[in-house]
Amino acid sequence: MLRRIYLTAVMIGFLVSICYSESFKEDFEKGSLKGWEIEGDAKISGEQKHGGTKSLFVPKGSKAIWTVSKENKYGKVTFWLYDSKVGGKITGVVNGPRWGVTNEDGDCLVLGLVNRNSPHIKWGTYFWCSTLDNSWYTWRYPGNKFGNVKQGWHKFVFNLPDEKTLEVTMDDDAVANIPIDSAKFTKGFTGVYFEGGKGGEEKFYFDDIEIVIK
Ligand SMILES: [Ca+2]
Repeated sequence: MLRRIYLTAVMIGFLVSICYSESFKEDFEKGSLKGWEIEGDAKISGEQKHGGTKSLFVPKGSKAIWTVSKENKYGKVTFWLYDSKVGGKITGVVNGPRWGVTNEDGDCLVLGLVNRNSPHIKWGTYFWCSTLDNSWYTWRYPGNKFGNVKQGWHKFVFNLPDEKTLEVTMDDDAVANIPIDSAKFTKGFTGVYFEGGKGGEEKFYFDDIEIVIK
């Protein structure tokens, strides 16, 4: 009897969790950026595509933000990014393109390119960074496998199921060295954040975004 009550409770919990999750998808095939906040020259392009015939091109000096909830939510964000790996010469400290999630406060948790003008860090190495109170809070090198990333499409997953869990993967490999107590991105998220950055000639495209919120 107790077992039956337990199983029924588990089933109800499972159904409630299904009913209260909401999914949003964007493949850019409609050719419209309705619902997106765009700065600069970010636009739909046929130059690259992960699926279909179009993707979102986010060039240098531009931003594209897709907010699916006014309030912070927990859940999972998946998207594909194309990195052209064709770069110009960069000197000095430059913030390159960044991509990830943003929240109600306008803070972000992103991966991206940075150039510290160091002989030990090549342009093309992905770092992660986060903001707190709208200023860049912390950033770190997540490990060798994110250095010198290959040209082409890469899959990113930002999984934030609750205030205690932060899991980020690239091409299904965990991004290491991203402890939640360092990133402090614990409030949930409102949508995706793509920024073209200020330097470099690499081209970045985004496609097949799926956001699931609880
Ligand atoms: Ca597409």
